[in-house]
This record gives sequence, C-alpha cells and structure tokens, in this order.
Amino acid sequence: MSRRALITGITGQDGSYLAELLLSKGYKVHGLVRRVAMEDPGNRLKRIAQILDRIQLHAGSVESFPSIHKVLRETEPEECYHLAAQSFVSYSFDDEFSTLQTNINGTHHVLAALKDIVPGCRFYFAGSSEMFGKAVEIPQTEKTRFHPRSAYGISKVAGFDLTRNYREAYGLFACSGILFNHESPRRGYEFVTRKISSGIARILAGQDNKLALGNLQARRDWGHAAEYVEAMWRMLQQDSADDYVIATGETHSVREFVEAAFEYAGLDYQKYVIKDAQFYRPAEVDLLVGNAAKARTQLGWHPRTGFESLVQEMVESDCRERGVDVRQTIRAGT
Ligand code: GDR
Repeated sequence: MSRRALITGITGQDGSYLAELLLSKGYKVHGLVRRVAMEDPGNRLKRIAQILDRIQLHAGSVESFPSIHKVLRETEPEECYHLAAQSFVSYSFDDEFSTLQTNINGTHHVLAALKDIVPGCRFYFAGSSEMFGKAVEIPQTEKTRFHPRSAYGISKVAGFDLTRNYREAYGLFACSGILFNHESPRRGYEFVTRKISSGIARILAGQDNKLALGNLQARRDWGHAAEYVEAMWRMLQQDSADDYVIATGETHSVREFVEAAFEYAGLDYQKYVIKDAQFYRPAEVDLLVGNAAKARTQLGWHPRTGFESLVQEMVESDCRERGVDVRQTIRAGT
C-alpha cells in the first residue's frame, strides 16, 4: 500500500515541488488548504494545477487546532511536512502580531495534534536561515547560535524549538530543515529574485521601464527549490530525527543577482533599477551562507543548480510567460 503524506502549505513553491516528488515516489499525497484557496483555484492553486487530479486536498487552516485534528484523523499520515507559514520577511515588520501568531501557533497546533492522533507520524518543520539573522559566524552550521532579526525569524526559532522539544519530550520523529533561500520559476512575486526576473520580463515586453528595489548589498545563499524539497524527504527517511542545514555554500549579493539577470537579458541594469526606501527593512540580515556538510554526509544530499543557471532559468521562464523569447532578444542585441 502506498505511503500517506500530508503537506501543509501545498499551494506554495516548496509544497508544489514536494507534492510532485512524493507522487513520483508513489505516495498518496494529502494537502491542507485554506477554504478560500479552494474556492479560487485559478489563482491560488495554480502551482498544483497539473497534479490536482492525483492529490487530495482538505479544507482547513493551521491556525485552527480543530481543523488540523480533523484532517489528521481523516488522513492518518505517516509523514507530515509542515510548510505553511507567513513567509515574507518584510511583511513580518508590518504585522509582527499576525506573523508570530500564525507561524508559532500553526506549528504548535500541528505538533500537538500529531502527538494525540498519529504519534508515529514523521514530522518535518520548515526552519529557515533567517533564524541566524545577524549571523555570529561564517558559514552557518547546525551549531551556529541563532540571532533572528525579524518577527518572521523569531517565529521560526520558536517553531524550531517546539519541534526539538516534541522530539525530546514526547519521542516524536520530528526534524527541522534549516533551509537557506531557495528559488525557482514558482517563487512568489514579492521575493527579490522573482521580482527581478519578472521585472525584466515586463521591461522586455515593453510593459515597464523601471524596477524599484531596496538594499542591494545584502548577501544570500540561493539554491533551487526543487532540489531543496528532496532534502526534506531525505530527512524523514533516516533512522533517527535530526536537524540539517540545506544550502549551496555560495553567497551572492542582491546586486550580483540583478547584474547577472539583466546581463543575461542583454540589458544594462543601471538604466532600469532604482532604489526605493520602502523596500528597505528596519533590521536587515546582511550575510547568509550555509555549510551543508552534515546533509551531504548523512543524507547524501547536495545542490546541483549553480547561481548562473538559477538566474537564467527564472529570467527565461518569466519572459516565456510574457511571450518574450529572451534568447532571441539577446541575439538581436536589444
Ligand atoms: P529573504 O528573501 O528575506 O532572504 O527570505 P527576500 O527575497 O524577500 O529578500 C532577500 C534580500 O533581498 C533584499 N531586497 C529585497 N527584497 C524584496 N523582497 N524586495 C525588494 O525589492 C528588495 N530589495 C532588496 C532584502 O532586503 C533581503 O536582504 C526568504 C524567504 O523565502 C523566507 O521565507 C525564507 O525563510 C528565507 O528566504 C530563507
């Protein structure tokens, strides 16, 4: 009989890739989805449109303990991937309260319900490099002390500690992945990489002539989301539960991403990119770069997509969506 997995946040970038991966491995995949999303499939379910006939969606929210309880009773999963969260760091400065409430309670609800209903279910928590924040060492490993710089980062530290404590106190097989930034053509438009790639597509399509950004000095460790979900799955296949850093080990500034993306599209970024104070954060995370040695040796996981390829895939995909053939534009020297 096929194994059963439940994914919270299945409609997001990571959830959609993970659902595809689990289907390819023969899992029965269940997803927890807000009722409003199910009523607006054209917009809210577009990342999983191609697999909708092969997965089972359940209306509910991680903010509601009874709804989690009900879905766990109905599905009795053997693996639970908890990806649902308010995940945009900037927004967490605008509304700290809702970010903390959704992210911390959401994780707590899922863990508490698992313990009651399916204590043998393996649990994955989507931790984040934002937990390192004002990082105290370079590169960051599983042992690096956390110093979060936003309500989002704080909520992820709390989720990480809840996960560890359910492992230690109640014996749950509960793991945290400390994932560094991971991008793809499915990334939300508000995140900087997708904002850049979609901005370039709009410029090439003649629909825009400026791209407003914030801090270009910040440095991130950017990998490909499709590869990062594979690490999540591997964590739950181990003999014992543990926490792992998932990263490429390379760091690039936002400016380098901008330069690489515009250059690939045959454009001079200086003509288009403007700085806009509204995109700066009250407290910035200046430099993140992870050391994924533990994942490499224990999970056999390693990143495959390099920085340039990631940039190019995103620019190409956004251009294609707008009917622009970026390779032709380069040849024509636009
Ligand atoms: P991040 O991703 O905060 O690292 O968190 P994001 O892409 O939003 O920001 C990366 C860096 O770019 C700078 N920046 C801008 N960011 C946005 N969004 N828009 C801009 O216009 C802009 N200009 C400059 C930011 O200041 C920042 O330094 C992501 C999320 O996916 C989290 O959920 C996840 O946990 C971490 O990655 C790992």
